[in-house]
Amino acid sequence: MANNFQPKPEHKFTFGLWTVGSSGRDQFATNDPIRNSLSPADLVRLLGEVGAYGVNFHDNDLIPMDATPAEADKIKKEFRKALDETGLVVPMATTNLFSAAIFKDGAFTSNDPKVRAYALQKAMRGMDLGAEFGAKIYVFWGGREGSETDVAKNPLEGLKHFREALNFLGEYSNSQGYGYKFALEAKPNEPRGDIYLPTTGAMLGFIETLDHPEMVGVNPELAHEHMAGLNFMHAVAQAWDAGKLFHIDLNDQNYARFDQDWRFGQQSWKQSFFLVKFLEEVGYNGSRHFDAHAFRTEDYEGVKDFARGCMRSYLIFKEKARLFNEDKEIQALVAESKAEDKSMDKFLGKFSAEKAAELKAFSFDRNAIAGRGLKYEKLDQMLTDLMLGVR
Ligand code: GLT
Ligand code: MN
Ligand code: MN
Repeated sequence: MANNFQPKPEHKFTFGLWTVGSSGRDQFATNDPIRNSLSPADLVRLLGEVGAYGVNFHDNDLIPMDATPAEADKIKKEFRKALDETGLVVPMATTNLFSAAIFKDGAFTSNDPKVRAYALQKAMRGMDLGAEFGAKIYVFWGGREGSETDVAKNPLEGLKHFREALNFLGEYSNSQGYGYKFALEAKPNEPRGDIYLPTTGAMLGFIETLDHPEMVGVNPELAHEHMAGLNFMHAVAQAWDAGKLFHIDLNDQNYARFDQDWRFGQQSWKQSFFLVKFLEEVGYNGSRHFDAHAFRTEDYEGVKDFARGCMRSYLIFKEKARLFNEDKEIQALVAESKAEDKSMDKFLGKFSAEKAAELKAFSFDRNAIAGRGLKYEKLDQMLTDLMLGVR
């Protein structure tokens, strides 16, 4: 096969420092680390070696929370050097507003104004840091923005505070000339019992209530929609339709489990196939960001296998999508299932009083229409055959 599924810069494959840099600790628990920490600069080199295009970070992935200015400068210099050596870019940055104890009851949505103000300060500094390395997308994942009980927290207040924070930070970005686009990332639960705005669809509704909705979009994550039992590609399609697909977090996840953050393509082959097919067909031009971790069984060779696997699976799904679209038998069945028929053109589309009157008077042969088999069983099995390499 001519296609050897090698990642290239134009594929825009990116990873977070926190992904390949994960020490293998359970995400929100306290088991011992399994892998030694690597410096940000070494993680950039690792990503360069496997062929990634970019690297993204939280403020504290790069600069530890209590670093002195001199320490921060040194880390930044080394990080910059590794970027220059490898040619990697930094398309996205974000703020860690969920690890520190001060965020135990939320950051932007905390009831405590001191916490909210601190969160704003941290986000502004994070935006400065991202801009220093050229980031143009700024992600907001509100892992702690929610509750276990609603005894003293009011979701209306939470939404108001979240809105205020985003409006404030939007103005800040513009005042500094950063030109950031914000990408809001939803998750239904974990680490909180319930997280506000739990799905991509909820985020899309909320964005329209902001002062500058045009600068705010979403960062849907496969695992998070699957945790909510939803169809990820459908959520992505809605975001695309709204012109809001600013970024995407690819990984994998069994339905209805804890947050697994597995290698892209590890579990949900068909869903991931439909997703990649969608992204490629609509011409999504943003980063393909892998927000996932290597299994806890792995050393750093295994981390490289993990990162290569994410990119390889994406490219395999892309190739399968091409084959699906070029398969004459498959496409004939797709066309047949749509039953394109010009006879209904006079009724469909934009409303007019005449159209409505004529449609109301029309007589349909409901049983004949309903009786037509759509051949989805046959088509779907053809897809299975194609995916499993026997077609
Ligand atoms: C965290 C979370 C992710 C978010 C990251 C951005 S951090 O690992 O699980 O889904 O995208 O804050
Ligand atoms: Mn996740
Ligand atoms: Mn994510």
